[in-house]
Amino acid sequence: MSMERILLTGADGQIGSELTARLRERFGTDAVLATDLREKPEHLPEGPFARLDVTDAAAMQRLFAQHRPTQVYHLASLLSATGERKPQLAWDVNVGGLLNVLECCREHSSRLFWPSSIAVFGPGTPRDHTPQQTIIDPMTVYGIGKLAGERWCAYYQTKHGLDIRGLRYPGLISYATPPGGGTTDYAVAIFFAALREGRYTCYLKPDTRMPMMYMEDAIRGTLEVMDASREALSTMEAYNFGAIDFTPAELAARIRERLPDFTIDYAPDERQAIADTWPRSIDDSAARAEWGWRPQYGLEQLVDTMLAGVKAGLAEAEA
Ligand code: NAD
Ligand code: AKB
Repeated sequence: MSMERILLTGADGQIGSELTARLRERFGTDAVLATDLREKPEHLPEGPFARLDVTDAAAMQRLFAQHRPTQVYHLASLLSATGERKPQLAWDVNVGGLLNVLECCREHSSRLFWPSSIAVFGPGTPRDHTPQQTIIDPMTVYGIGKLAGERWCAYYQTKHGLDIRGLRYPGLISYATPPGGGTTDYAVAIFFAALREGRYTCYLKPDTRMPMMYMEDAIRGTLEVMDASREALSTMEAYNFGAIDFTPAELAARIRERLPDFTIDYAPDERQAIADTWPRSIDDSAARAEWGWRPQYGLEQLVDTMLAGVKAGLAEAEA
């Protein structure tokens, strides 16, 4: 019988809602406390829930004292596009919130999972097969926060011996819970638009290549890096974490193979400038070598799975 007790922040979001369900299957419903800024969760499965604003250090300390988590998944964040609209709030939540979590994890010796992002990279970074260690010069508030966060996590590992694991997630694609205001969100919205309206206007140019991953792979990788033996992990910053990469035009072509009437047009907005500073593809050889990372979903399987999942969800909503 596992004695793990888990706490998630930002659990009602795109990743947290699916990760909470998976952790409860594994460790038991009562062992997993989901928290979020929202008073009432909109996407979470039934189970223990508490409202927690991660910028409120005292409230966080109280919850840690009650639940005494052995593992923490800190997901609360504003994403890249929202962060550019609300820079001060993004810094307070993304960096201030992480510092509160790091202090609580130090006090309770909790193992911490904290996601970084491909947004940590910037215009000086090589954009193809971006290496694990390279020039890192993010231009968004969100990316600057991910860089600061990676350094704070490295600091707590070396200074306080904390056990922290991190992944630089690419754009994550899923149908259960909508994405929360990022630059990669088009790769989810396109499936809903294709099935509802048969057409989609993309806010990025057709040839904007970005690294992406199906949610199932992301959740499995997250659990695998948390399960890995600490001795095997020698990379101090978050791991490059790769699966597939494609452009809006390539994704649209795959959808059109399955829905021949689907059309797409393009009206690039401010998110184009963000995407233009991010990697086109990722070298994740450190993750592969150190803890055995292997993605399973290719583009064809992702498109089939998304269309089936979105279609079933729309039919259920209509019934
Ligand atoms: P999301 O926007 O879907 O969910 C974030 C959650 O945080 C929301 O439920 C929101 O209510 C909550 N939140 C916002 N402010 C809060 C606060 N002050 N206190 C507590 N909760 C608060 O985000 P997500 O996609 O699930 O992302 C989770 C993590 O993964 C973030 O760190 C994000 O940077 C990272 N990430 C996500 C992606 C992706 O494509 N989804 C890619 C790279 C990295
Ligand atoms: C975003 O687009 O902001 C996120 C990310 C890649 O970090 N999906």
